[in-house]
Amino acid sequence: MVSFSARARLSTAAAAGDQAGTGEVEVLRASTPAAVMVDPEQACRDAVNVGLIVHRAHPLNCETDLGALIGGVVMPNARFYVRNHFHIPRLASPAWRLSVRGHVGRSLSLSLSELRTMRSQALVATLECAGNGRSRFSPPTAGEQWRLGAVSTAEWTGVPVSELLERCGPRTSARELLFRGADAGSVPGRRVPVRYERSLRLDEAVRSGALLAYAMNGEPLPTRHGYPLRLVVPGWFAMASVKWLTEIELIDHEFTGRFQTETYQYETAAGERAPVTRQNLRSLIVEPAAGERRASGAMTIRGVAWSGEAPVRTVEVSVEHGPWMRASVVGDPVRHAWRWWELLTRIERAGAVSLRARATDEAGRTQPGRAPWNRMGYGNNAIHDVEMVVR
Ligand SMILES: Nc1nc2c(c(=O)[nH]1)N[C@H]1C(S)=C(S)[C@@H](COP(=O)(O)O)O[C@H]1N2
Ligand SMILES: [Mo]
Repeated sequence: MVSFSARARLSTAAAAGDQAGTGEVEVLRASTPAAVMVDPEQACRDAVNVGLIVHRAHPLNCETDLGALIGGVVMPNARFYVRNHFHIPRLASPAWRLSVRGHVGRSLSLSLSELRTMRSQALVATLECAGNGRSRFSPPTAGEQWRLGAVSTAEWTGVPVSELLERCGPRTSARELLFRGADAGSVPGRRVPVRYERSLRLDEAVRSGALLAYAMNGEPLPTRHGYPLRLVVPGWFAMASVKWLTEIELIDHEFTGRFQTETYQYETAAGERAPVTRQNLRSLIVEPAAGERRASGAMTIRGVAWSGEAPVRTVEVSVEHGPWMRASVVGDPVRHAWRWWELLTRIERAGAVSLRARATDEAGRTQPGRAPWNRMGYGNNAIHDVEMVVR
């Protein structure tokens, strides 16, 4: 980062209105409010300590170890994957406000405690980074080389965006909601720092059940996941779920911005573009893990499956490229949460054994053997295969 100068100063955050002594780094000349950021080294150490796989320390980008989840529906907050474009801002809740303005009948400035008194909702939703599985594209694409753990599920609690719309009364001219995060930094081709910001059409925000979340698995949002308030857009790839919200502007046009129309576009080799929106249909094998050794005989194969389009209908597993066998999907369906599936089978032959799993949705779509290559490496929902060893 060049023009976004950060000055590392331990424990002098009091100047910026936060508690002192917690190792924050003060950010100078930021175009954002309350610009105190989390010490990147500390954030990275914390991630490593809980077993996250760190791809980059600053900005912090790390994926979960799905094997650590077996059986659980939600990922504990400490192990939830983290995807950041810039530093992690530390927003102090007494001073923080959510401002709602633009093409509205009534502008709002809401404190966290005011938001907490509004109609709330809790929902379990899976967030998946659009770049999850990018490292499996061939030829390789630029960007964070995620394996398959840039996906996690949590119970989110907050105020439905529809409730906020009722309060502010969109004018008939309003087309999109523009969500602005407090984080910013320099990006290629721009001379001034840009903020992380994305828009959603009003109808999409309502139809998706988008939530202004202040709690994650029953706890206040952790700093790195957007404290004090983030957007959660169920069923959408997680770039839509803007963290560290400070402002929502209702606008009368289509937003174009770095993270809206420059990135998060599927771009073919021929240069054709389409925006990244909903999650693709996907299933992952969690158990056995790649390279795991198991005794021959009875074997349980387990994994998770989810989709942002039509609900998952079936998951099938194939052993050594044999016939597809139907797994049983466990638990009650929750529309935008992953579900566990399992198959009990027998594998007698010793040696390296390949396992594959594929999901099919209610609209009849099935995961492809190979996902369409695109320049920025998004949406790789190719059938997952795992090679294990039978003794
Ligand atoms: N303000 C802000 N919001 C953001 C991002 C960001 O860099 N800044 N990254 C987005 C992307 S690409 C993803 S995948 C998710 C990751 O959310 P998590 O870190 O809570 O897992 O946040 C989204 N929201
Ligand atoms: Mo992402």
